[in-house]
Amino acid sequence: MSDPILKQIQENLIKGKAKEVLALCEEAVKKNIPVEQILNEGLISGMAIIGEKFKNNQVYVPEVLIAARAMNSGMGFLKPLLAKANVKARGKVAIGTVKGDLHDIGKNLVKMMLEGAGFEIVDLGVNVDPEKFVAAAKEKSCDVIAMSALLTTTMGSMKATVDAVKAAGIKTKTIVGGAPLTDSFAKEINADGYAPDAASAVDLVNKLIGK
Ligand code: B1M
Repeated sequence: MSDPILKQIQENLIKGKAKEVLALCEEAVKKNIPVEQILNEGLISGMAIIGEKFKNNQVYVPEVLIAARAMNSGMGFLKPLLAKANVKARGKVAIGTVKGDLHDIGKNLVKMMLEGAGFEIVDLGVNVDPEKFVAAAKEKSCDVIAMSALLTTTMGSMKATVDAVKAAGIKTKTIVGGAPLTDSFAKEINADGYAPDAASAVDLVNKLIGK
């Protein structure tokens, strides 16, 4: 890490200090550090550490949400600058909780982690039917469809979505997650992958799109 300010951004993000992260990002830009470097070595690397800690039960949902808020405060400032510098997202993911299911806390965590890892997110919300997933993937050229389910009764909609993606002949990968899900269920419905938690979802998406 070249400039100590990037380490400070990372550390403040991990502690969830939103105001400090914003101020440090502003200062880093004034110091002419390239915006892509601030994003990758400050914000994204901080979220990656939070993700690892979350996976290892060293931090819990509230800490992740607070870190994500700090990430967003820095991102809000960097976004227009990134667009100007023509920095592309690492890939695009359409995410939603499947049809009949209104649980969105886990889905939102996965979304925040993916954003934190530099992906562009198309958030379709909750109660998303298979056609809506497919339409979004087609219209927005998404690399991955990420589905969340918390009810055993709504898991079937995941299979319907995987089938609809295959029937549409698009190359978008499908991943699934949520408390009642298992890797063997994902295999059974021919999804491209299963992630047990939000940080693992980032690893999975990176793997699927070859990053
Ligand atoms: Co509901 N609910 N709920 N609920 N609810 C559960 C899920 C339940 C297990 C409670 C229970 O009975 N013990 C049960 C489901 C039983 C089952 O089917 N196996 C249940 C039920 C039955 C219901 C209702 C039917 C109750 C009723 O009305 N009779 C109803 C259904 C409404 C509907 O969806 N149609 C209902 C309603 C609700 C509330 C609205 C009150 C509220 C949701 C609020 C909201 O989401 N905005 C709610 C809540 C909060 C829960 C519990 C208590 C907590 C869920 C949660 O947010 N966990 C839950 C019981 C429990 O889990 N203790 C329960 C925290 C969250 C961070 O975890 O979502 O698992 P989770 O996400 C994890 C991983 O699973 C993973 O990453 C996250 C963390 O890293 N993950 C993914 C999730 N999605 C992923 C996607 C990925 C990868 C990883 O890739 C795409």
